[in-house]
Amino acid sequence: MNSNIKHFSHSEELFEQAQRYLPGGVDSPVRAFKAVGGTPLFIKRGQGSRLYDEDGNEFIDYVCSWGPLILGHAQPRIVRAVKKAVERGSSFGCPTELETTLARMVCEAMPSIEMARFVSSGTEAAMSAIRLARAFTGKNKVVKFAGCYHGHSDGLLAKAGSGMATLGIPSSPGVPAALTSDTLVAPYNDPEAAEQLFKEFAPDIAAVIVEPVAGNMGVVLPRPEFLEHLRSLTRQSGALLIFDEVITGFRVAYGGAQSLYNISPDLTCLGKIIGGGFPIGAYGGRKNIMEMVAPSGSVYQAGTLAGNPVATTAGIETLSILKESKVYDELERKSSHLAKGITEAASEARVDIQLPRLGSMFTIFFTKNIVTDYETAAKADTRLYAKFFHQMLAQSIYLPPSQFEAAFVSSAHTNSDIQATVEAAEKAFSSLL
Ligand code: KE4
Repeated sequence: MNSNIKHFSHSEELFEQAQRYLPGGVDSPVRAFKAVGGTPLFIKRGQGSRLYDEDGNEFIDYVCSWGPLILGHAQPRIVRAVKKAVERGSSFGCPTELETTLARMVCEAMPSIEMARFVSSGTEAAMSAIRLARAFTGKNKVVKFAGCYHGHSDGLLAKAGSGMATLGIPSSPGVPAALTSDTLVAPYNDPEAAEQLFKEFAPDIAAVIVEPVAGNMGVVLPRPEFLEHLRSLTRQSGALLIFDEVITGFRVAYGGAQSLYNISPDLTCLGKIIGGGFPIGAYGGRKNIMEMVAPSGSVYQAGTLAGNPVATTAGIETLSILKESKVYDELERKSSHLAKGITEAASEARVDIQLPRLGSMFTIFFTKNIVTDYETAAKADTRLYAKFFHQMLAQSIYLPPSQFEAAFVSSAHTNSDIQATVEAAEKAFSSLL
């Protein structure tokens, strides 16, 4: 691992060029390093736990493509399978047995899913699940939680208006207020606020959509009673409970967060890991709900590359490896060792951090307050996070370039990667304040 002073001149040059043709020089905002400053890394290749940038720098990667790469970069068995798949043709626009195989694996992993539909992104999964819930219930309102992200479909780009739990207002220009007026926003981990919304709007609520373990405000763990309360509120009112497990599905357990918290949602959104690094999303749930989706039913949703043979091949290989091996025990051992080392390093340097973690997803919040929702997450010191980020980057450790994202350990991370990361954190914390 080269820990000498790094230069990023080629990334800087490539970033200049990219900004000429791509808004902000990237194809997804968080990659642009706006939250931490500096120039985004332009990556040449990934291998295992490592990323190699265009300047020849090598990094231990804790972003893992924002979650999909639970087995690390260019996992040999996945590469071999995908090479063979693409030599047979990349897309047919016709059904293939691969989709049935992957759907069966998903249904066997998560019994609440009796049928599934593949799409090409988590955004499409969440957008389609909500359309289906509205059709199934005949109602329009959707409850979401501040700090949770379910992709960028108009109705879900809603933030809380004034007051605790309110009608959503657009969180982005270009989203008409009319498209968020049916989105109700409540604080995460606040059963009373959710209950208040049901008191006021129950007859109109089609669904509650929630990240069972939040990853998009940084990692925030659910209070046990929170998810149970959502389950009982929706069951009583006839609204559907949608678990957005795009991050947590096959990440926190083979059966997702729903298997850990023992809650059976009506619909589940998936993505990331089930595509093994290729574009994919899925939504699924009870048969009597899913059969409303065209062409078996009348709820329209479609996609040119949905369920394509390359992504489904990568997904099948990924889930097969996860199912066959003791990946989760290893991930827990490595991740807990990492979390313990970072926490001890911060305490030694008298730096206040919180480090919420579930399995191999975690966040280092620079705050002394326990983070339970978006309001407490937002109090974290983002300036300090940015400084820590760059000090770790200089020591070849690539953390998420935003305080409000989840970091991930993969099965490719070695014990020495973990040790090197803890040692880098010790150095970074010691010169932070
Ligand atoms: P995509 O459309 O990006 O495949 O999935 C949207 C989505 C839906 N639900 C959850 C819980 C998600 O975390 C996401 C996407 N996650 C972000 C990371 N916070 C993707 C990274 C990015 O936007 O570049």
